[in-house]
Amino acid sequence: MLERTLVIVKPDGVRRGLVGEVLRRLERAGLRIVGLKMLHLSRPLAESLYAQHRGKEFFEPLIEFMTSGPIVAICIEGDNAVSRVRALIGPTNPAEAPKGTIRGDFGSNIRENVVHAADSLQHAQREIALLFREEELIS
Ligand code: 3AN
Repeated sequence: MLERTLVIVKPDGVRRGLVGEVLRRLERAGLRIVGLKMLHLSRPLAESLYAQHRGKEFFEPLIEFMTSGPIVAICIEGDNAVSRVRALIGPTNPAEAPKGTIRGDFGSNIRENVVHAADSLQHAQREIALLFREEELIS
């Protein structure tokens, strides 16, 4: 099924110059970039993006980190894009992520893990709407 999903190069990925590497891997996998922008997340936007984690012990440091510098938001389209992108980025904890995945190759720790990607189609639609206006996405 043709799906759209949201990928974010997190502040650590931007600081370390990994934006091109992430885009290259997505394009190489045959996924289409349909939206792309760099921005500094506001606290309310970061809290909304990670609303499911509110109340957890890592929530506050996660929000601090995600608002610590610019991010790059990428809207990706392709067949089964949600699961294919999750496979490309690897598990949350880079220590458990296989080599060849973005987090396995570049992630520093469970918080500074270079990229975010939506984990379901439902979350993807919600997250895309948080980061992009309809007219910012190509058809
Ligand atoms: P994923 O990004 O793989 O979907 P989630 O949704 O469980 O993982 O977590 C969202 C983000 O919260 C992670 N990318 C990571 O930055 C941070 N995070 C998750 N679990 C922990 C943890 N135990 N300690 C610190 N940060 C965490």
